[in-house]
Amino acid sequence: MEFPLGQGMLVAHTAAMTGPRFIQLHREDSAALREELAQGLSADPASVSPKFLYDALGSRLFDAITELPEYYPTRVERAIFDRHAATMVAIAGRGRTLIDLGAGNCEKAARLFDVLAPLRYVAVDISVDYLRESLASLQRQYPSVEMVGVGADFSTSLTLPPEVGRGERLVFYPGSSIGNFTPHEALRFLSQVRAAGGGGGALLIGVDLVKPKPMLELAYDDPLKVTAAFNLNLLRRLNALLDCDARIEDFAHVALFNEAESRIEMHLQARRALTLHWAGGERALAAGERIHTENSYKYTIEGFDRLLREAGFSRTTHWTDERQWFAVFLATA
Ligand code: AVI
Repeated sequence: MEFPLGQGMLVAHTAAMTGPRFIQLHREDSAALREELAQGLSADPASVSPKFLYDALGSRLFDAITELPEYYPTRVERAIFDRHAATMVAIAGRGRTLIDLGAGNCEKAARLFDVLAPLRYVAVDISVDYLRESLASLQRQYPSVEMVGVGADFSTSLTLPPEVGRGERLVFYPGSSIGNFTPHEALRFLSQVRAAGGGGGALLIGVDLVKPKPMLELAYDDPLKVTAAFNLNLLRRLNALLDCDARIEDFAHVALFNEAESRIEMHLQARRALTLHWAGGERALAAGERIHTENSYKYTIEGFDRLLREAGFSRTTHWTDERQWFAVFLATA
């Protein structure tokens, strides 16, 4: 623990009086975003980063996906936490600084508060605006926990402000979002998390596991077509950011499991030959040609354990559900 008892109590008292603090580190650079989109569309094969899936509507559609019966990761991960949180905390230790990466509505971390008893809670998301309401309400529920909201893009580099403090850190990265990085990017990211945690640092992370192709493909192409809407919404984003002329009805949502790469791929497939135009560029697509929009890597227990060790974590423990659909790993330096 960072503080001797007396100072710790002082911090707790101050937190209750001041409420959460907010620090915005990331500044959106729209020229850079436009350049990134234009480059991806002009590449062969065409691609657009999955980060463009998450505008206000896209984030709502993703929330809806997590409620679909076919999309098992959210439900199964929650069951693993409900069943094993006490054991996880017995290993990780109470009273840490909890750093929640991609916190959003802070709901997943909040479920662990009673058992984890964090001294400080640092919620990180691309914009502090996503965090304001949820952190304020969490602060009312847990007045003695110091709370900090950080607006940062940790997907390219994990830089934390000094307000995170020097207490022992537990980084929380649920939801299998690690699967949206390539294994190479995942290794770089996990190494940064390992470095940011310092000597006593720990990581609690959710990982989706390899399973039969039909089940995976159904989870990413649900009959209600919510995932299709989530993917197609990217075209609206493209039109808004790049002043592009994509028509939603010209594209179909495709989700397939690439067994060789162990990943679900999402694509937008042209229903007919067409040309996309935007200010300063264009891209012709043949009928059936695709724009690659997302990868979601599926790991084996052994494969993910190896990745954690390569990233510098020397001790790892994991918990799964009975059917081994999903795993939660706890890794310490
Ligand atoms: C956010 N991420 C972990 C989701 C996933 O499963 O890869 C995004 C998603 N894409 C389609 N459905 C859900």
